Amino acid sequence: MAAALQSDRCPKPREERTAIREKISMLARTFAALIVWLTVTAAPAFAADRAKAMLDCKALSSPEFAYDCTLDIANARTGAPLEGATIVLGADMPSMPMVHNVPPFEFKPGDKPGRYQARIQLDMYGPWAIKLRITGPMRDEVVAVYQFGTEGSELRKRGGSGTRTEPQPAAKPGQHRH
Ligand SMILES: [Cu+2]
Repeated sequence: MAAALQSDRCPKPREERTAIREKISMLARTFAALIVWLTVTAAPAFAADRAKAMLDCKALSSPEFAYDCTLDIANARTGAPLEGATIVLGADMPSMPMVHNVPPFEFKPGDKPGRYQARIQLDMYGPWAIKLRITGPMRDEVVAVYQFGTEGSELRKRGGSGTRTEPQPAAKPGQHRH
């Protein structure tokens, strides 16, 4: 009895260290399992239902700052063209928030699956942040900065998650009308 009490109060140091090591090891395994579980659980949610958009706008000879835009949209994960979507384009200048008031433009279905067409009217040349709001078979919002000039549009910087960011050259000065 006395021996047992003594043993409880003063465990052998080696046994104590072993017990602590086992506890730490168990915690580490639990933590590793949790990380694996989080990764497996979270991955499909991030990968699913993102849109990949390719916008190409050609300047009209008149009126000034008007463009015919072709948009190709696909499921970013599967690469399948996105058909039957409603797509609204919004345009704003990142360098001049609130200065421009360009109305939203809705795309019409184009000449092949996943392709859409819209005529847009801006009010100056320069870098425009183009926001594409996609609804229908997929819901997503894609934002990218394009340089709009006398010929057409040129991608400057992609926004959103999972897309690479391209180096952004200095913006050419636009011609203001305001
Ligand atoms: Cu401006």
